[in-house]
Amino acid sequence: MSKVFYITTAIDYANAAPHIGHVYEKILADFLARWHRLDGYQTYFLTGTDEHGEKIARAAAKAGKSPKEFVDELSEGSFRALYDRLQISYDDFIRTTQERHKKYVQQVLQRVYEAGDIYYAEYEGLYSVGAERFVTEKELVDGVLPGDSEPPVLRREANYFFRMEKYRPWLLEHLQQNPEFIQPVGYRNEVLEMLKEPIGDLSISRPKERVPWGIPIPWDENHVTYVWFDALLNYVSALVSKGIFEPYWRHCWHVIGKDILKPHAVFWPTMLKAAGLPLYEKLVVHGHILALDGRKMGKSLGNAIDPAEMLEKYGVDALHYALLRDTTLAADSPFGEPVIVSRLNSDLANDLGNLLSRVRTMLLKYCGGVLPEPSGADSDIAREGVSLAAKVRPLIRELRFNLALEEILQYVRSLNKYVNDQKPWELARDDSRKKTLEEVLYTVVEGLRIASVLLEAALPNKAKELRSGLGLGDFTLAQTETWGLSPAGTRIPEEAPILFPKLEAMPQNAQRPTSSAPDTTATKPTASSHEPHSSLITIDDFAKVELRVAEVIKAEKHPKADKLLVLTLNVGDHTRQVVSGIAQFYTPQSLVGKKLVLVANLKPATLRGVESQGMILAGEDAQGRIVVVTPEADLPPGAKVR
Ligand code: ME8
Repeated sequence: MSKVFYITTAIDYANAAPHIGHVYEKILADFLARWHRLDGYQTYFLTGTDEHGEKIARAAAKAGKSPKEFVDELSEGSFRALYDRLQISYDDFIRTTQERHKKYVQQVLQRVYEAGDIYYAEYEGLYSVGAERFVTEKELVDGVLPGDSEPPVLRREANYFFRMEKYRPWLLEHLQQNPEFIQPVGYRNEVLEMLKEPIGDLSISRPKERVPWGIPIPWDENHVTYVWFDALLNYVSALVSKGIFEPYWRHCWHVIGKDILKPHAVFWPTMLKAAGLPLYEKLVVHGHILALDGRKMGKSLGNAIDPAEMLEKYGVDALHYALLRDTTLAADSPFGEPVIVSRLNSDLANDLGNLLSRVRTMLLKYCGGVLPEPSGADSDIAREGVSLAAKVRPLIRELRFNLALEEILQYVRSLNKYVNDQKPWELARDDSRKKTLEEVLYTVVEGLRIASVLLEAALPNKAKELRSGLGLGDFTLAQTETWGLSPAGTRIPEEAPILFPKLEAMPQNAQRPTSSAPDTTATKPTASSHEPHSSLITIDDFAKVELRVAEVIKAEKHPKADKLLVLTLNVGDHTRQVVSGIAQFYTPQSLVGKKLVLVANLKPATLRGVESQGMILAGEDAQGRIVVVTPEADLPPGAKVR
């Protein structure tokens, strides 16, 4: 068997209903699973729920339920039920309270203990219940671990520890030798930073009297295992329980959010090494979904969107598509209902659905509903069609799903243009041009076939439905690389439902974060650089933006945020201070003396306590690095950019 692919998601804490962030991650993994299946990989997809630990025991007590009763309801009734409705194409759904998992965790614990890598010690430190781990002072911002709602508490406890520090040099070397082990590159850099200093040993147990809700340590009944040693092993226990560790494990890609980077990039590889297991192949890290105002989404903030409600209103395909098309893994992505509506109307209804109904109408009217014989003439559309997969594949390999989908939609737009240019309705008026008419209609059908197959991982139902509307069945990815596979003579159905009914647009101003977020150089989704044509602006709109050349005269780290730099800029007649989210990609020293492009008339905003008076322009390169825009030749500070 040559092509094997194993994909997993984080297992969600079964302590509250699933939110849009959970759904986003499952859709990312589902996309990769479907893509690989189409590409002929033997694919296995695992998801599930994380059900032990203090956080869950507390939530159960609050709900007046036993932990078991509580997690059963959430795991089956909320998470799994929602993922089924979303058509997440998982092969196995693991729950950490299942016997198959508990048994395996105990086996691994015993093995690592016997090898001498687990010891008992007393420890005092700051403990985050939110992240279920001890944290260091360095990780805290304003006394709180980013993402937590409460500050960590000082705890002194006797626990079992895993000798993690011992494996640091080995892990560092592995990362250095395997640049694609953690992607996108910004997250890899974060881990390289973490590994420069001692990482310490990992507390892996809790006293049973305090947290009984866990897996008993096999050699000490007074302790249960600590949440990460339990949770991370799900990725292997699921395979072992089905007897399929081989062939899948070595081909494993984990999809996780940025907040659990350290457990997956540091704890997990060292645990695997100590347990004598091979490493996973790749860690795919995504940023978080934010509200449209650029803030964290939260029920208490009143800006959260309910994934179940979005699914009900817009359907599986629109939700999958918008979450893939309007986000970027390398950064956090603002997202909301107007984004779904706008994507549905532009890409899906206008560009794709409309083309299908146009070509169907013409086939029924001019060709008796039968796909005509092509003449075999060469065309640009055919050449572009068969080479589309070669453009899309590397983008998917680089995890740039938004750009991959845009590439396919560009092709769909060129098909629409082709119809407009060829004017089949005029050709139909002239009998002598019947062959040309047939060639044009065949070309559009073939183009749509190719586009629909390449879109199938993002449109699980509608891509097939599109082909059904043309009387066509399923194809593999490889079959998009050959022109002419739609069989001439195929009869198309007389009736077909509208693929994507158009919806009333929602207010455009609710679509994107407001301009008062000048730090978003690195956090705005790249998707916004490919707005659908419905949102074209006029030259007057553009003239409102004042762009100027600015020279960096000083740069330093933001005192409170790792990802931000504070730049002092010479803008010709004055200096400015701008906060920019590029710290993962530039050291402060490397920026001094550089000339950048500044959005000079942006409303000032305060970012983590530091005022930012504008925003600098930057883009994302093929490796996901944020790159600042600089003038091609020397322009003086303050020069206007038009
Ligand atoms: O961390 N946007 O569970 P979890 C995008 N049980 N993704 C988000 C998000 C957001 N706003 N908020 C959370 C856990 N996530 C552990 C994992 S794995 C062995 C154990 C992501 O329910 C988050 O980054 O808190 C994580 O990948 C997943 O949702 C589950 O988060």
